[in-house]
Amino acid sequence: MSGFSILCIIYFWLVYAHQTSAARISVYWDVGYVDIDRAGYGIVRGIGANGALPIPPITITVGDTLALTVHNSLNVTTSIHVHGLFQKGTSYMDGPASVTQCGIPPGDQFTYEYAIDQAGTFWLHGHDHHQNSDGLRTPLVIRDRGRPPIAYNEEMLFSFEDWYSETFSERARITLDPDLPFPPTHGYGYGLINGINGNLTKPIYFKPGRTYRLRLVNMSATMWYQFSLPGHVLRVVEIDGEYTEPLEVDGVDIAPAQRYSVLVTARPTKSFNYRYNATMYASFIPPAPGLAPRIFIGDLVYQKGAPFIQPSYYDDSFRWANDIELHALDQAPALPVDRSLRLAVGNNLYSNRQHLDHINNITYAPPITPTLYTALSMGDMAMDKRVYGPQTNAIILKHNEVVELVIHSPNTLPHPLHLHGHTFQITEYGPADLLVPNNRTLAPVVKNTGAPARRDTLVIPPFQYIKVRFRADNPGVWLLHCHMDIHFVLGMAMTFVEAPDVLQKTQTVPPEMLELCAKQGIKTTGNAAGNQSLNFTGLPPAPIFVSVSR
Ligand SMILES: *[C@@H]1O[C@H](CO)[C@@H](O)[C@H](O)[C@H]1NC(C)=O
Ligand SMILES: *[C@@H]1O[C@H](CO)[C@@H](O)[C@H](O)[C@H]1NC(C)=O
Ligand SMILES: *[C@@H]1O[C@H](CO)[C@@H](O)[C@H](O)[C@H]1NC(C)=O
Ligand SMILES: *[C@@H]1O[C@H](CO)[C@@H](O)[C@H](O)[C@H]1NC(C)=O
Ligand SMILES: *[C@@H]1O[C@H](CO)[C@@H](O)[C@H](O)[C@H]1NC(C)=O
Ligand SMILES: *[C@@H]1O[C@H](CO)[C@@H](O)[C@H](O)[C@H]1NC(C)=O
Ligand SMILES: *[C@@H]1O[C@H](CO)[C@@H](O)[C@H](O)[C@H]1NC(C)=O
Ligand SMILES: CC(=O)N[C@H]1CO[C@H](CO)[C@@H](O)[C@@H]1O
Ligand SMILES: [Cu+2]
Repeated sequence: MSGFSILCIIYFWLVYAHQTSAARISVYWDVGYVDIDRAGYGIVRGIGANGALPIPPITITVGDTLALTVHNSLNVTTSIHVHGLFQKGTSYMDGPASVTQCGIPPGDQFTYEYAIDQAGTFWLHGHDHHQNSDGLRTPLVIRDRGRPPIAYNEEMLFSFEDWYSETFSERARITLDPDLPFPPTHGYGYGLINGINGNLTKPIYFKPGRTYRLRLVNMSATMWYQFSLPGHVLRVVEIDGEYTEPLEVDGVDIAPAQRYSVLVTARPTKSFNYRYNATMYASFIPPAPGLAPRIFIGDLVYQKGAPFIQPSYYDDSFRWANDIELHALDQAPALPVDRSLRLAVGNNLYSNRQHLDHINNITYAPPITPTLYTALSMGDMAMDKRVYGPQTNAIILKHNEVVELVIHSPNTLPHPLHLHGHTFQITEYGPADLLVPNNRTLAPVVKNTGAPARRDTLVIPPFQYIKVRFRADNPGVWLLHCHMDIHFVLGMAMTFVEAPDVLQKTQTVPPEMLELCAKQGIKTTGNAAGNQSLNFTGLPPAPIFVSVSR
């Protein structure tokens, strides 16, 4: 055996041998208010854990169990969602308040148990009262057990966040105030990279010839990020916890809630240093000098003292990663469609003078009894979407059917839509067939002709449709919603109730979760109002449609 092979064996033993036994990792978060100046704006009341912001990222390995104890020191309920985990067999651990659980009451605590069986780049965040927007969010890195299907030497994490001079509830209040202009003109957000002011971001260090996996996580409430590393090719290998065939690009454009892993092979020599570029922007926010886009430049150091070079880069040949061009590493072909559902997102004016968002004309509002508990307790009636109430926008899916969603957007804003419990295959983008202004150039139809990449958060561009597919193989209750938190507040959400018949036979909610409801006087059986039959007395009335807006 050559010395090299022996070294390789020692290397793999060092890196992987310790991973052979599954571990139980316990994390304690005392979720509470943190008064902090994160971006040079002055002190803002954020929401952090154990008295601190940012919340430290969590790293874990496939096969481990993450036990996350959440103590609620806020004065409103809270809950935690692991963005991207399928929660197969444990829909009740998914986290969204009023959907799969009652929020944890103030002063109370609850331990989430996550059996980790997916590798990739994820994040944890609050899913009650949009607390994620105030800082209750952190990356979750899940390592493969054993050798990952892609080769690299080291990894680095970049998390991106937006941060504002007002709390989220203040921004939501302004948005919903019928006496203020809609859409509102909030101040420009500021960018945080790895939890701190993007201007203060630390240098990264490369060694010649080595290959780095950069995990890029967008945890913003509103802002997009573009990431590039002039002088280096990025190879996209993962999106939203799903491996892809490597695709060479110059930059990635990350919408809220999306994740990318890119491999970067360092240059062969250390004669020069470079700079990375994380640009925070939103296509719907007009450029303003010094404010938008916000460009954060950080040092990529090969050797201290070496000269920096800035290749001219951002020209017409620059390649952005485009998810329709990405292919699944496992080569899974496009699923044959059993049922195609048409969805249209939009914004309407209602009789309460509010401009609210909707999907298929229904503005989402949470039920009183969590939708999952309705699905589990209503027997055969759980197959009738009416029991979930008029505003949860429920669609019942049959076990194992392949669903295609064709989602049209006549909006001037892009929407990052997130589906819980699944990733979807991205098969097609094209022009929306409704309310597109005559003077607007129609977007071309583009299809994925190979094995389509899968992801859990997909941007629907203005005046376009997207087609996605997934198999309903995960009995549970799964929200589909816009991950721009203001749009979620405005009602751009709907509920997939997947195979309630199978769910009733296979899943039981832990009693301590039902206790969270009981402590708040919320019924854990019955329809959306906690009643038997179709009487919804107790639910607030749905808003009355006046006219279509954008
Ligand atoms: C970030 O750096 C830019 C350029 O130096 C500067 O204009 C801006 O004020 C800085 N922002 C903060 C919050 O420090
Ligand atoms: C809860 O705390 C927030 C943030 O400090 C505060 O703005 C709000 O008034 C409090 N609400 C109640 C009911 O105490
Ligand atoms: C940073 O990247 C953006 C694209 O995301 C580009 O427009 C800008 O010119 C770059 N800035 C620098 C200083 O390289
Ligand atoms: C994250 O996504 C949000 C919403 O799409 C977007 O506004 C924000 O810029 C993104 N941030 C990053 C770092 O990609
Ligand atoms: C939504 O309402 C519009 C106009 O009020 C109507 O044309 C359209 O068919 C409705 N869509 C659905 C899915 O009900
Ligand atoms: C298209 O028409 C709308 C409304 O008439 C106008 O606001 C918009 O600027 C026009 N866009 C272009 C590209 O001409
Ligand atoms: C629903 O129940 C309430 C309270 O019991 C009752 O007043 C109301 O008439 C019922 N509505 C319908 C449609 O049955
Ligand atoms: C018919 C019926 O049971 N109605 C009840 C439904 O639940 C609300 C409270 O959630 C009660 O006020 C109704 O009386
Ligand atoms: Cu949106």
